[in-house]
Amino acid sequence: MKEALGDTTMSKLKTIEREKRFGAHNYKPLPVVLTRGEGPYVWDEDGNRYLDMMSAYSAVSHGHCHPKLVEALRQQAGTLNVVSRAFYSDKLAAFLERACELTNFDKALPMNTGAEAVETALKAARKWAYTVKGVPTDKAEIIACEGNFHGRTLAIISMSTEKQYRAGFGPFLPGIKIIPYGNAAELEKAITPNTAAFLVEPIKGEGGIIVPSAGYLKACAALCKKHNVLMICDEIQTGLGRTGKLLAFQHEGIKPDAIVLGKALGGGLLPVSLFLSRKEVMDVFTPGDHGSTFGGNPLAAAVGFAALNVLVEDKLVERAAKLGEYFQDALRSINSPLIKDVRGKGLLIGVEIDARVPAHDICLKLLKRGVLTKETHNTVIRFAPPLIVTEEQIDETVKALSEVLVEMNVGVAS
Ligand code: IF1
Repeated sequence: MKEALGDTTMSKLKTIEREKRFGAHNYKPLPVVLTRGEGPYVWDEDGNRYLDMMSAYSAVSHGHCHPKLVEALRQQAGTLNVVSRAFYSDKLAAFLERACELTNFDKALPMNTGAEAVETALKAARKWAYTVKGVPTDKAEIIACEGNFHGRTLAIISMSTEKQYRAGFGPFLPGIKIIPYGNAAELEKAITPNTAAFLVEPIKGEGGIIVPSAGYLKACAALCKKHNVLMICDEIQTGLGRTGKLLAFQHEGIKPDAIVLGKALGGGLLPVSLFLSRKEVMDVFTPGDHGSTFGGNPLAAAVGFAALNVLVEDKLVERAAKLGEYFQDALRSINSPLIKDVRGKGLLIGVEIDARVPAHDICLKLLKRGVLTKETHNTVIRFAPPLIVTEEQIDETVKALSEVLVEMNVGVAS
């Protein structure tokens, strides 16, 4: 029911104030309180509808409350949810098999959040370095890229080059080397006999939707092979169709040694993540080495299995390729001096805005026009809608953005 405006504004303020009072201040959300979602839409307390152009940083690729996924969740929730890995469940094998089948990796290890899957990858890489490659004890090195984003744990922020993600959280994990992104020669320079792995995002997400030039990942894959270094792609944001291929590295026709998946793997319902690799790498793990209470639980496995199936059945990968092109073309056709660049792949798109206009202000104005998204790095507006988005919904978004840019341009002396 739609309440009177005065009441709902009060209620919104109350909700925000209560969260501020009882919650940690580690986020600064846009001032909207969401209560419901369906497909590409979400609604706030006042009954206002918004197009979700961020889809929880790609976690909601299937759209909000996808009926098949909600049904899979409902059925499993009434049957069996959590048993720990101390026992087998009847749901995990099918999920892992389907994930391996679709991605063409030999084996998969289930975790919950993306960060846990990345941690798993780092542990696998180190143990592989010691037990297979023959790196001396405690000397293994991991190479990561400038401006990376792989999560928030201590090991992961040890690889971060973003001041705020690290400040106050040291000491950091040793054995990490950072190289510039997008330059394969830098990778070769950084590799030593002790290098275990090169961890890389096929497209930098948080880093500003940075697409490396064609051939970069291919050159990196060749160097990793040549020097016996594991290439691990973080496909947590780029994977599962987002960029118009099932996995973003497929644009380069390569096959890394391992990947991590998360976000959309949970169908927008649950945290479900996987570390996937070829057999030789996964086999470094023996019982007791690594694990998680919730990783691979029957509820998560049932939802993950359904999320993978829906991806195929609803042709979401193909949609992302086609609609991504449509979206990028439409964004490029906006005639505004404030747009400096439109970049991305599939439905992972960044619009670089003139630095004189805070991208955050544009997001606030888009919110007023019923479009939800979030800036990254102050100057980039991210467009990553559910992959079920339609051309009409893309048109609406582009229209809203161009109106906002006209409004903003008035205040900018050129
Ligand atoms: C936050 C941004 C996106 C990721 C890649 C691993 C993880 C992520 C490539 C960790 C997570 C997030 C987390 C969220 C915001 C966000 C984000 F704003 F930082 F820039 F997506 F673009 N690898 N990305 O993008 O996965 O442990 O969170 O499940 O931390 O505020 P997680």
